[in-house]
Amino acid sequence: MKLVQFKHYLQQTDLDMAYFCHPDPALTYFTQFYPSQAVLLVGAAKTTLFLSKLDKKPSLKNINIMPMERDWQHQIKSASVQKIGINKNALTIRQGEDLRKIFPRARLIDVSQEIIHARKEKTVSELRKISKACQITSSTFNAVVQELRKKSFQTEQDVAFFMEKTIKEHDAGIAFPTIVAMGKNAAIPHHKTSSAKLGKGFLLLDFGACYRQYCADMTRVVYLGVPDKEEKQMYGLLLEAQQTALNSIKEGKPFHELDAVVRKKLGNYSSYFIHSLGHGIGLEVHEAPRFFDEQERIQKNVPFTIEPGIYFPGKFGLRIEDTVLFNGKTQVLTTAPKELICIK
Ligand SMILES: [Mn+2]
Repeated sequence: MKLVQFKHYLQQTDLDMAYFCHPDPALTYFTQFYPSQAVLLVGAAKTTLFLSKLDKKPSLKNINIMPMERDWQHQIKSASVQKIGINKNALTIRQGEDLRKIFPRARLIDVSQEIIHARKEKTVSELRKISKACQITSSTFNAVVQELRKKSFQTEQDVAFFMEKTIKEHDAGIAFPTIVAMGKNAAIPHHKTSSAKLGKGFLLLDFGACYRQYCADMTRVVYLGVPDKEEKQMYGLLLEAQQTALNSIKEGKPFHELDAVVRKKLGNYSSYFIHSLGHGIGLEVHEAPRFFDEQERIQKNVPFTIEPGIYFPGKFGLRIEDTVLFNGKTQVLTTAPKELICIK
C-alpha cells in the first residue's frame, strides 16, 4: 500500500509519527491485516505494529511486529515526539486519552483527509482482491437463483443464510449483512432481512463478499411468479437507467453528472430515487469518493458502485447495483445477469 508515500507526507508536514488503533481501517490499509487488537505507529523512519499476543503474526514487509505486552506504552514513550498524526474518523475519545498519557506534550494533528485520499486510488493488489470479491458475489447470485428455482426457501432469512454460507464456502466473508427484501419490504432501501415469507412479487438481494478485507457490493432483483406489464416496465426502465450511467462513465467526469443522467432517464419516477447513485468501495463498503461531493470525478483505478433504485412505499422497491472500475475503459466487476429472472 502507500506506506512510503504516507511517510513522505509525515516528513513534509513535520509529524513525528502517526498513531492508528484497531479497528481503524487505516491500520488494516497499511498492514493489509485485520487483527483482533493492535496499534500501528508509522514513523518517518520505522513502522511498528503492536499486536495482540493472541493473534498469529502476519508476515509484513517494512513493518516491525511487537507483542502488545502490558507495558507496551512505556516502550514508545519519548520526549522528542512533538506532533502525532491521528485519524479523527476512527480514534475513540478513550484511545485519544490513552495517547495523551503516553505523550502528554505532543500535539495531535488530524490526518484523516490524507488517509481518505490515499485509499481512494487502489493498487494492483487491492484491485485483484476487489475483483475476486466481485466474482464470488456474482457466483453466489447464480447459486441462489438455482436454489430459488428448487423452492428451497420459506423466508427472507433462509435466502440470506444460503447466500452467506455460499460466500463463506468461497473462503470469503460478508461485506455487510445481506439484504433480502420480499415485495413491499424492498421499498425500504436498507430493509433488515426478516422472517417474512417469500411470495409473489419482486425479491431484492443486496449483498457482497469481502475477500482479504476488500469488499464487493451488488444488488439484483428477481421476480417470484409472473410479473404484470407495469412491473416489467418499471424494471426495464431502471435497468435502462443503470445501463445509461454505465455507458456515460468517462475519465474526469464528475460523479454528480452521472447521477443527473440517471435522474433524467427516470423522468417522472426520479422522485422515487431517494439516495445517491453510488459510492466508492474498498476496505469499507462505503468509502470515498462520495458522489454528492462536487469535486469528485471519475479516475482510473478508483472503484465505485452504480446503483439506481426506485421505491414505492407499501408496494415494492427496485435497485440494480454493480461494482465497477474505470481503468481506461469501464469494467463491470459484478458480472451476474441483469435481465429480469422470473421464477415460476
Ligand atoms: Mn452499495
